[in-house]
Amino acid sequence: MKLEAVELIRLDVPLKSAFRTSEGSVTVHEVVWVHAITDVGEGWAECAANALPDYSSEYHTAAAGVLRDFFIPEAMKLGNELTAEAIAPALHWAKGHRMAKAALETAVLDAQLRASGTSFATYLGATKTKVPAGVSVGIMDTLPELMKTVEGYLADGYLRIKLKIEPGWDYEPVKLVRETFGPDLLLQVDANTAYTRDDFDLLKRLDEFNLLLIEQPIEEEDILGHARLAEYITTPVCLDESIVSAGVARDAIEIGATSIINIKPARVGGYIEAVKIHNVAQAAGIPVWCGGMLETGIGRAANLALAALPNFTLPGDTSASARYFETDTTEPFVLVDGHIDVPTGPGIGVEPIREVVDRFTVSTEWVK
Ligand code: OSB
Ligand code: MG
Repeated sequence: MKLEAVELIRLDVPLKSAFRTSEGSVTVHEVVWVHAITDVGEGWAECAANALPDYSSEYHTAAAGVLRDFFIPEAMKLGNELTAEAIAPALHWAKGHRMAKAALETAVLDAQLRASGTSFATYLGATKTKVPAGVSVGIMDTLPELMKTVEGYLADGYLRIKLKIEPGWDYEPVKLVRETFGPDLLLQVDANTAYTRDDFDLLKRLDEFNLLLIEQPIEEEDILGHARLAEYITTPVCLDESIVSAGVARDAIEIGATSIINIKPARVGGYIEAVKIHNVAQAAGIPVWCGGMLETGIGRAANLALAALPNFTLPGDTSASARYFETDTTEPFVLVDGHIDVPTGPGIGVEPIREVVDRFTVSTEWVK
């Protein structure tokens, strides 16, 4: 196949409610989409980069820039030799920018799989037709607000609750949720790097709540620090931001820094690398789960396919469309008995709804 043109679309998709983490608060999901035009058909991907370089060093306009200036021209240079599998090797010379790389690879893979009538789920090796859904709950202004929110999600049927934490919003909210909803609630926390090596005693206080895991308590580069923390506390440590490749996953597992892994395809450069991490973890007896970046349907569809692989044994942050958006960019993903169906159609298996996409579009740029 051959890449003929790419449309980079900037969208502002309103969130139903503000989502606050230790890194900041968002009320609008600001993203870039990659719409690949190839000689065998079109493909779509949502680039996960946030508007600000807060979760990682990437941000949406930087992703659009590096795609336009380097990655799309590089993919075009492959000529008729273009395949999704050829993208990562062709872009290997460029450091970082994994979310931008992932978006281009995913859009090309979508076109490739649509052309061959294969779903993402089949291509990636999925073994399930639906996946259990958890939900990520942002930091709130007050405890009553948090309780109401968690209660609502449990009423919706979510099977696992993840509370965002930061210094000053940790012990009390976790205690209240644990006491209110009981010992059987699957409960975990995510600090998004908000703590330091000086906070181990504070984090140890969370041991009494029998959490499934604590996600990324300290800074992303400090993998050794996470190994030290993992020895100090009983709550399993789960890395998110730190795991940027299968190689880093292998090393982090080996030094005991992570006993569970949050896999986000965007963070690691795409679905092909994500499957490698799944396999590395599986071989080491380390369970994984699928994280999220507040994706609209275009990004969510592919994440659901990945979450259907056999070593994804914990509920993911793959929530239903209604958790995020009044209006999604595709047919909405719905929660049924705590699960979401894995798309079965060719490619990502969903279509962007044109009039919705047009409504949320801020700008478009063609790269030819
Ligand atoms: O750390 O997992 C995270 C959202 C944006 C950036 C980072 C994270 C998150 C979430 C929400 O926790 C996951 C989701 O529901 O998509
Ligand atoms: Mg996280």
